[in-house]
Amino acid sequence: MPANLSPEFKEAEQRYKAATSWEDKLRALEDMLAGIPKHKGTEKMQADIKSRIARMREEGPPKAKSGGRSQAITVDREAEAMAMLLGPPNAGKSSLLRALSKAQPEVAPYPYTTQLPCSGIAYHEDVPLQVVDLPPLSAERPLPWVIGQARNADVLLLVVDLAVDPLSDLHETLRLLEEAKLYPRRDPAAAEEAIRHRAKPAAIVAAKLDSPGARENLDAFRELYDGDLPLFPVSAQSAEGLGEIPAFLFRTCRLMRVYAKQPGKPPDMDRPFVLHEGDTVAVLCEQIHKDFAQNLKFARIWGAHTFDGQRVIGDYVLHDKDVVELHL
Ligand SMILES: Nc1nc2c(ncn2[C@@H]2O[C@H](COP(=O)(O)OP(=O)(O)OP(=O)(O)O)[C@@H](O)[C@H]2O)c(=O)[nH]1
Ligand SMILES: [Mg+2]
Repeated sequence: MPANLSPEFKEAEQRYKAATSWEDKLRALEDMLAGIPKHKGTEKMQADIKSRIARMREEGPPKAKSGGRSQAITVDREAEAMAMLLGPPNAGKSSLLRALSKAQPEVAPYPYTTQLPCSGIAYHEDVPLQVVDLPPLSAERPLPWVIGQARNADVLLLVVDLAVDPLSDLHETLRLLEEAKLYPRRDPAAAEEAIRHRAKPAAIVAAKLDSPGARENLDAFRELYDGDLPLFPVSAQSAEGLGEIPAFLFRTCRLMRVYAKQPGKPPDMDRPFVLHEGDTVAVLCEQIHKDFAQNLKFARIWGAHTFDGQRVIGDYVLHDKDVVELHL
């Protein structure tokens, strides 16, 4: 073994030897490759690690043994709106989640980096929205649980790669989703009756807008795409277009926010309560505390649709940015 191997390499090699899962082994090999000093003396080792990585990627993670139970991977809901990023390998999904939130999913310049879901919180103004990064959709390496989780999403964000061939990306993603009977639609209520219950609000997120040739590819995409899904060209790198995505999620999920206020005190503007269009004062009460709904005598509202301090009861339908003073 060549001398002068870096501490990073040695640490990764220890992890490789100790790893029991496919993911940990692969990750350790990648770290070994990143940490190995690049010179003539290590060329053979580099080639060996590369071929081990290639073999592992080719084989994919071990399937659950027949009769055994496959590991259940689930995404927990963390906000009133939950959007999921779906698309082919290397399209830029994890980079988008990094750019939209504080989450730090791994990003790498090769396919099949993401193995497990990762959630982050993006904001439309002061409204938190959950965005979930998932492993790629691919015919070569299908992971049925990914589409299973996508069924729980409120909105599907179909990510295509403007640096390569966005139209093929979209067609393949739509094919895989529709094969699994999940139907991305601009307006699910307008879908044919037979599939309406399996239709989901969706948009196309065209990623890597900053990359060479991306704008020409975007023009060609616009020309050739014959569907009606909303399209958001964005760059995770330059942040161009990113703000449109939380705004779209807020609208599509028909959210609104209201601020609660105690009598005689100023409203708490730091923490909005996130509700859905059509929700009433009673729904707000339930969100604050289950006893509040029963004990509510009346509320006073400050907002664009009332005169200041207007007195209402539990069935009053709230509006975005209303300030609500509850009297129990
Ligand atoms: N120029 C440019 N490159 C990007 C952008 N977003 C992602 N990339 C690059 O594209 C490659 C793949 O990015 P990821 O975010 O890991 O892609 P992914 O879709 O999560 O990939 P998988 O997890 O394998 O499905 C990385 O090399 C990123 O640096 C972008 O906005 N601009
Ligand atoms: Mg990823």
